[in-house]
Amino acid sequence: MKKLFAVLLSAAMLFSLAACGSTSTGVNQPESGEGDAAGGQIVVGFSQVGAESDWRTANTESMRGTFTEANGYRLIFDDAQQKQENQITAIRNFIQQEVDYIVLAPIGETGWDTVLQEAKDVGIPVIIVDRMIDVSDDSLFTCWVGSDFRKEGDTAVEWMQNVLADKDSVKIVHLQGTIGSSAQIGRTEGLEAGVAANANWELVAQQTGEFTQAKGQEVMESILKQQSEIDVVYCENDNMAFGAIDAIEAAGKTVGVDGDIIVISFDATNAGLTTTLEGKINYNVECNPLHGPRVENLIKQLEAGETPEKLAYVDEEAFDATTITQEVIDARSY
Ligand code: GYE
Repeated sequence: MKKLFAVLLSAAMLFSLAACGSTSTGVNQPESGEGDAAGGQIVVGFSQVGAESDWRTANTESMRGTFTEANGYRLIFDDAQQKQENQITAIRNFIQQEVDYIVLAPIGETGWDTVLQEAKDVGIPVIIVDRMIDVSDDSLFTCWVGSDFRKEGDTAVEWMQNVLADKDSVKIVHLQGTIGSSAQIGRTEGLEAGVAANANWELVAQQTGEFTQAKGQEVMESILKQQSEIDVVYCENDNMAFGAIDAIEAAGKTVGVDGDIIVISFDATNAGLTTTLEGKINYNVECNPLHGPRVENLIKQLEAGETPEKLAYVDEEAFDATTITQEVIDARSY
């Protein structure tokens, strides 16, 4: 009994020493210059998904180019390298650094409730950008700006319906983006609704290529070994389309306007549209990554005490290889 008491006592002493230590050394305290008092600057913590695609690179550049010191901001940028746990850690760091705004480009839709509640508890507004989140309580984020991914999918399907109307059978390979991301969910729902509505359409393969060129190529290579008849490859972004095209050509088949396999893509980045102009991507649905100024506009509204729209959808177009021009490509910065 005595022994147990002694053990408990020393454990308690150790604990209080440790507690003392962490407060006095200031571990995890905001560094001076960070937080609200950063010389009148607005401090923005931005948790980015990663660097998987040209779209993502353009999005990062747009954010970095907007939240500059010259514009009155201090941007704390964190690249989560495709891991939600890294995004959660980044958000907790932003909270500790007492940033003025947290901007989150979420990898997937679910799993945000706890960490966003932590941000809400300390009163930091959270702006969601690009992909959407699925939370039980909408007050866990202030507002969102991004694309209507389901509409993008429906746009591609509409084009396919027009072009493939007279075919008896249409065999479709589907390369999906990061599973559980809004971009994947919406574009996949669009295609699956199209397959359900068109009796002549058949999904012969459906696999994720993680939105990267390398994975898109690898997945397409293996599908080509199993499927000899493919009419369409529906790629959920440009980078996977580039990979798929390489795989198809390496297998001795042709793509695009005069080719064996129709290629559908999303994003319509500069490189994607160049491949569309070459006639290798038949139809490319735009997804606009230039969210920096849009997020800044939301922050300005909040700074002015206004309440921005909860959800803001960006207007987007789509480009057909038979009508696109070089001028269209030259006019875009991403
Ligand atoms: O289409 C893809 C990127 O979430 C809209 O993510 C974004 C998507 C985009 O990796 O290229």
